[in-house]
Amino acid sequence: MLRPQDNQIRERKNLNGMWQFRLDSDGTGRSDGWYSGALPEAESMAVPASFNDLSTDAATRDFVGDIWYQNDVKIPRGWQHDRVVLHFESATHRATVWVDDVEVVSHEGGYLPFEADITGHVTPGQTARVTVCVNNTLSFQSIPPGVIEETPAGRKQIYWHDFFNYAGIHRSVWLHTTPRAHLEDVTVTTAVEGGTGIVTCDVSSLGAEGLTVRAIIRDADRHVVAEAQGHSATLSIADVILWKPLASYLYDLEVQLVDGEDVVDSYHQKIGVRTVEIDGARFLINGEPFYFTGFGMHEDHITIGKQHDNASMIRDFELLDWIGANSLRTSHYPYSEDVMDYCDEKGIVVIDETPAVGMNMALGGGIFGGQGYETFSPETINDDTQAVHADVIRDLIARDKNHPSVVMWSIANEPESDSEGAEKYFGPLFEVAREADPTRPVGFVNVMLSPHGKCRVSQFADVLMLNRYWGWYVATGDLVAAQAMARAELTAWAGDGKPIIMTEYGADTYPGEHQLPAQPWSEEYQNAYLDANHEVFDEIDAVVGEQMWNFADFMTTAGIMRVGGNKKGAFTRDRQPKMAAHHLRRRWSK
Ligand code: GCB
Repeated sequence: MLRPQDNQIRERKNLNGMWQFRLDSDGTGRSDGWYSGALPEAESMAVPASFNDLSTDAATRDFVGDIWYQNDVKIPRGWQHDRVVLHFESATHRATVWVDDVEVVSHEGGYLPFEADITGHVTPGQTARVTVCVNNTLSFQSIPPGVIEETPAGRKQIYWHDFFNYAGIHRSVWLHTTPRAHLEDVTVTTAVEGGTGIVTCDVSSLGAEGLTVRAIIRDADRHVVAEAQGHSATLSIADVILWKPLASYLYDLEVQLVDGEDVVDSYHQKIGVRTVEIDGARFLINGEPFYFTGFGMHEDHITIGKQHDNASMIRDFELLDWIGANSLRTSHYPYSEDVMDYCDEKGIVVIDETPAVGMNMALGGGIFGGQGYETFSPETINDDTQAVHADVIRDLIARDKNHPSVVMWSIANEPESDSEGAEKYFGPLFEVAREADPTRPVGFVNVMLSPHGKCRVSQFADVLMLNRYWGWYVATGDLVAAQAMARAELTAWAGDGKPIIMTEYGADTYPGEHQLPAQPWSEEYQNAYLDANHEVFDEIDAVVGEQMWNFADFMTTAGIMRVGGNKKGAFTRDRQPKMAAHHLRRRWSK
């Protein structure tokens, strides 16, 4: 699938704006055919947005079930000869879409795009009714997982991940065209030989028998630097300018479908030429050792929840630049493609993560509730879940494979990884990722409950990604003990000979809380905690990165461990620095 774009052949129309909206409290919308006419008793709702925090009503905020959206869409008059496609960048966690009375697509998974060819169901120049039934229920067969518990107060959604289950249409909705004979997908890989960039370009097309593919690479000044023909082509860029961390350089690859001299279809893809390799315990980008600085992030903002918004994104990237971060992890789900494009443009290195989070029922520990489940079992996370998880890995890689900023895949965050069930579940998923992308390292993020010697999944990983809270969840307030724990465990992991990235370490900090000597929750403690951890990271050569948890404070489910959400941010939820942000800036700007 190619993201909609406007070019000399293709057109797109943005469908963001006010839609009709209704929560299906009785669950009767489908049987009553709410798609077959104007949505009854509907209100207005912004698209994109999470609906949860727009309302002042708790029942709306915590609603679980079907959420209906509807919009009358004018199909542009000039599109008679084109293929017309309806494209959603995401709908959380699943959606079914109707155009007038016809169901056109159903999609599982809350953070990846889907689309439907609706050419046969619409008439250019006329209006079509688009109805979307979004569903936000989490089950043992969804990624991320959850369970509905019947409580005296009604049905309650339980989940084991530490961020609020925001839902809705979170990213842009598009109507777009392609020609009937069209380009379907483009896969780019890059290598470097001496000063020459080698770009391989594999193209698939539909309905294009007898047509040829032409690939043209232009530099930033729009000069053609390489050209080739064929569905599989290798192009050479002489005197290539590499894409480097914090020093991005992007070429424009134009792929054309041609009939003699006629360009039938065209697609522009920004590409960066760079290499990624693991060499023992070193992580090499363009053959040079790379040390990750930055954060695990969240798509999380006041009022709009998980809505993607370009202005907020720019603020976040300004802060990343200010603090000296060179990388981020898309914890704990794929981010908007606008974010991925911006990482390419800014030279921010990305660990790209699937939405597989909260697959660890032992972690509840008072944070999430819902005790008493076995993580991997025929009744809980099982083969069906694994199949959904495999699809999500393939879909993430299909979406993000051409981003130079993406240097590795994280197939899960903190799953239970010390059991036989985990080993059986994850082994094949690493293969799925490697088959989908043989060019990038694959890993998962290890939890402190499965330390070195107990973890049965890290054997499959190219890079060890560790989340550790020495001095917070363990040795709370005792940084001397915390350092001893950190040193012992990291030394053990280093013995595996793989690079280690500290993908999380952090301390909840209430902005404005001050204590001397430093105590947990104070800004002083967050700084002392960082120093204690950094000192140990600096001692261990195999540690090739530190991504503090979290970039900013974010909303979570209610619980006694959280004060208005998770407060481990270096920045507050409204993106102002805590003392720790200044502290990190001094370290990372050296
Ligand atoms: C973790 C999780 C992250 C949580 C964090 C915390 O290990 O990966 O999602 O938010 O800990 O603050 O507890």
